[in-house]
Amino acid sequence: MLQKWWQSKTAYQIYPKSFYDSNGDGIGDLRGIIEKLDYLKELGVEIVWISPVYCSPLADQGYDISDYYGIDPRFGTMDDMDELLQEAKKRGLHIVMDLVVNHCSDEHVWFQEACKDPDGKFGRYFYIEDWHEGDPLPCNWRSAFGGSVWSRLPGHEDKIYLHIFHRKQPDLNWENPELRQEIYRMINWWLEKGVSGFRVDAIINIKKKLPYRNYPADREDGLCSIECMLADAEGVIDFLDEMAENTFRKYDAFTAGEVFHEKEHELPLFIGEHGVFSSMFDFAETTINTNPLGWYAVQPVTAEQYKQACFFSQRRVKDVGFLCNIIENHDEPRGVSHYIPDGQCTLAAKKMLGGLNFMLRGLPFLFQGQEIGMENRRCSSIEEVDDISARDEYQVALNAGLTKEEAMDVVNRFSRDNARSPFQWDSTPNAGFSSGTPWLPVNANYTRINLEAQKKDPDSVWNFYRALIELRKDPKYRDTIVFGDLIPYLPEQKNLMSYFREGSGQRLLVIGNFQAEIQTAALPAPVEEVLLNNIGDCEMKDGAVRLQPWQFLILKLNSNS
Ligand code: TEU
Ligand code: CA
Repeated sequence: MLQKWWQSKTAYQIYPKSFYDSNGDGIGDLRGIIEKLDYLKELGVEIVWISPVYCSPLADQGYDISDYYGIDPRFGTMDDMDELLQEAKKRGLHIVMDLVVNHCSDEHVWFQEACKDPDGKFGRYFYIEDWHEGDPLPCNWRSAFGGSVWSRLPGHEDKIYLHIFHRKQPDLNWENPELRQEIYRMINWWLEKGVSGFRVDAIINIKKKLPYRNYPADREDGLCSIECMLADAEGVIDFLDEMAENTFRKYDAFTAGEVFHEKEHELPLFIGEHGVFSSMFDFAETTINTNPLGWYAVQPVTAEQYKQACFFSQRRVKDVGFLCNIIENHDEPRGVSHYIPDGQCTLAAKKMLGGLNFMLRGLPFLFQGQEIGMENRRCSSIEEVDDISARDEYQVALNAGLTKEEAMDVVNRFSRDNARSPFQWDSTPNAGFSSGTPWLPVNANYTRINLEAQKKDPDSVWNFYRALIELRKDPKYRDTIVFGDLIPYLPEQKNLMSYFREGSGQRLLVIGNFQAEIQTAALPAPVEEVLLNNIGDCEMKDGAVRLQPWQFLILKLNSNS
């Protein structure tokens, strides 16, 4: 496989609203990111994806864009953006923007014009249909945040428009070549400015199955998950290939697709040698146990399930391309709270989870705060919850007969607010995030879990992540870790997750004891060196290693045996 400029790096996601507030208004901003670039450099990451900072009414926290060419004043100015790009470049950091083009905001001028003249040029930028009170809707698809995908077009009694997400996020009509050209122009404008690429939001949804039709209802609301339509729609790749040809490929840009529900035969078309994207996120782990009924019906993830999901993805892409590996992002609960059983979330367990994920073949993508082991933040009532998705799921849980307390437990397990609470910089008020009132409260555990304390502590989660990042860069191991094969080792041994990384004439063994009990694992070859160990002791004898609860090791094996 041809090697690409981005493959050997470590990537990092910033959720700007919660990263660092430079002016005390409680909202993280671009100047806040500029101030923290040295921190990112020190951590060792080299690709930085910034969640949306474009002009937006923030109905979905910036994933509803009202001007693709403007920075929302809450986040700063275009001058700040230009400075950020320059300062990042000086430090060898690549900035990756969020590309949200399945939909825009209902406050975007395109939609406002479409409302004025639904039959005109801008009407054709959206999916608008005639509809009269009492008529059936064109289809029974459910929007991502609850309710029908159809809402009344403002100003028109007899027209409706389609939105797969919130009603303030009207879907853009990709069947219209004029709209597509507008989008390519915008992408190139940003690439000309010096961004290194994009994370591509919700992209599978741009291809709709037309004409509209109903699918069997999967809940009492009579609606069906959008997955039914996606399974039926063909041709998304044609749009994406045209987009890549007109934009990304001309700039050798890095692109990471947020792709769910792709068809098996499309995988090489997405991320193969001539794929439409450089890479895409692996969601096999985050979607374990998902249930069409809603969050309330989701069972906790077991160690065996986690391991199998990772190995499944690795097997699937090994000859095809490179995945972006994550334990969390701004839509997910904190990985350490989600994958480690309640009450077991120790320092060692956090490091083990991070190490197992980081060493997978692919591009490791850290989400802000992951590097210090930030945890879910509990809310006691739904009024404290900002996330529109969590608010909907709360109602879904109540409708299913759960009590308010039970529904809040569900929300606390899955709310997107879990990942969106402010970064915990230090132990001063508001965790050093802001001198004002943070838009979302900080996690009360910040006095215990914060960056400043962890930098001083050689055993901290932070120093462990630093060591992982350094190892990935180390010329001695880089090629094996970045490009080597991944081969599961002892996959049948319960609560043991272990694999070889093999290539460039050497063999590493990555082992995690995914449980709170000791276990012993046979060693396949003599160990030359312990490259990383999250606990300290490492008891090896008679060709086996005795692993402490949550122990994680990277071993260099003797490659002649
Ligand atoms: O998420 C898209 C998306 O498909 C998710 O809602 C996904 O179904 C869910 O996370 C599965 O667990 C993206 C953004 O990441 C999200 O923040 C936005 O709300 C959404 O698009 C709309 O732009
Ligand atoms: Ca601010």
